[in-house]
Amino acid sequence: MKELDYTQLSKEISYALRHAPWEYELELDEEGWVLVEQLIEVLCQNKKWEMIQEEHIVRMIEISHKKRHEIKNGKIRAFYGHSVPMKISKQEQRPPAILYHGTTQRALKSILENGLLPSKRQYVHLSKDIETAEEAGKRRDSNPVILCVDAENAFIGGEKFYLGNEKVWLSEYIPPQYLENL
Ligand code: HQG
Repeated sequence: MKELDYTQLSKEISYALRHAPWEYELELDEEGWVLVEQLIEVLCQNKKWEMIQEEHIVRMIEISHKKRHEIKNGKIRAFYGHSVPMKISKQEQRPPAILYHGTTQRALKSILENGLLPSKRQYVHLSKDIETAEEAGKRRDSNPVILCVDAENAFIGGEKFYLGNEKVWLSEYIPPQYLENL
């Protein structure tokens, strides 16, 4: 097999586990898990991935700069990013006092008026540190806006927070009064 393209593999697995499991005849459970064995079986139907084994997926997770996927008890899931119609259930948790969100200059006005909305995904994505927010914002704007989220008061005010991975937090909605342009 040629040198495995782990970035491409990660993109395809993210697509399957976050957005379109049915295209792979996969069914996510309520927390977004599928059997690794099943994922491998469907990936292998594509010539490009016919040699894929669990060790490759483990390696893909290991070398990725972002922790997007996790494997546990023979199952794999995406930590965040879902857009599938069935809402992935997450455990509510108390967030750190401050979180961040990186976005485009273009979206700023609407966000400050309407708050942070999940858009096409199931949850709003927040970052634990400024660097992570910057990285998320730079996907769409070379000079992203970094918003500071008063997560402590949003939480006290009744907004819900969930842990994505160690750097990504999720929420349903952040009202504008908890947002400040850094
Ligand atoms: C914006 C990547 C106008 C929001 C990243 C964002 C993240 C509004 C866009 C993860 C708005 C949604 C998710 C409002 C929010 N008016 N625009 N009221 N409220 N928006 O991609 O957070 O590499 O769905 O600012 O690093 O950018 O895929 O969300 O610009 O962790 O693993 O609507 O995806 O990780 O965009 O990114 P997205 P996101 P991966």
